[in-house]
Amino acid sequence: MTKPKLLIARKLRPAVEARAARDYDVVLNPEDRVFSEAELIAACREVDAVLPCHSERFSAGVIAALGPRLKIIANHSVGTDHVDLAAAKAAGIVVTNTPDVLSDATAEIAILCMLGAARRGAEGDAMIRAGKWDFWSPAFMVGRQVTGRRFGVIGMGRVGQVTADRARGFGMQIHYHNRRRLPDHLEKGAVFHDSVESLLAVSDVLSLHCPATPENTGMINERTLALLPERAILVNTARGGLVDEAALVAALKSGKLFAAGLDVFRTEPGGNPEIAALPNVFLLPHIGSATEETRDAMGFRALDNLDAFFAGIAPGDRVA
Ligand code: 8YV
Repeated sequence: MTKPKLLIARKLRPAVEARAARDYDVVLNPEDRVFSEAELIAACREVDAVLPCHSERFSAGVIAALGPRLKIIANHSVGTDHVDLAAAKAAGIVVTNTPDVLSDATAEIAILCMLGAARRGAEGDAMIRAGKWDFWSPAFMVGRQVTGRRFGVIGMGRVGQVTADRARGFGMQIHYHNRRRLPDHLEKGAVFHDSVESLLAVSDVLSLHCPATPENTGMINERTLALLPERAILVNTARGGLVDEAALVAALKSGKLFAAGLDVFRTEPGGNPEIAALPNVFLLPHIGSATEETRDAMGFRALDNLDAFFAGIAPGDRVA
């Protein structure tokens, strides 16, 4: 039987590429080049399946140009905002993602962002690297302690729940807003808020964990930032589009926000130079799931979805 032809759009871990090469006629990208839109379309037209990352955008226009061969987009990501799911569905293309396997890694990064922001991690690191640490005093580099404070979560899905568990380790009280209230065994005493506004009012630390949708673009903006307690901390490991970055810069400059810890930005790669110029931010280049274990698990999960699809079984992580 001929193997299905599979395009792996970005460089994945060796074990993942080896398994893919065993089971598929693979087209790899060993130089890890980022495809232009035209290159992505041309490459996808020649294959039965594609395994992309969030760096490959499948807009309605791209999907319309893919032609009849491509049957499945098996994402190497939990977020699927880079794929127009309605257009894929209309074109009869199956779409899958990789939930669960990146929750621990992303929760680690959320806690790193929280602590880095609260305890001025980037400022201290930059000072030593620049050879500018020439003074010490008890009044020096005083940050905010998170222990015992209120940790607000927007989007209490898998990543939100694991992050809340880690925050519980700091004695933080968990508050959350989610489309649905969680059952007791998952809520674990966290306080449910049926509106974002009510959650913001009690979030000493606000951590974003919801998927990005057209409806929630810019949900953290001038109006909503004003609802946070004074000197709150914002953590974003979800998607840059959730935050109005101009409003964020203003809140960081005014002191309304004590600090922000960000792993994601509206412009990626690159980030936002206005944010990067501020002292009270801790910034990372979208590496929430970038651990050896999780990258392997994401790759294998995407391949599991492909295997199921080509065996005529419904893939476990089908989103369209
Ligand atoms: C990944 C992510 O690094 O899974 C997601 O949605 O944003 C990140 O964990 C990236 O998407 C890999 O393709």
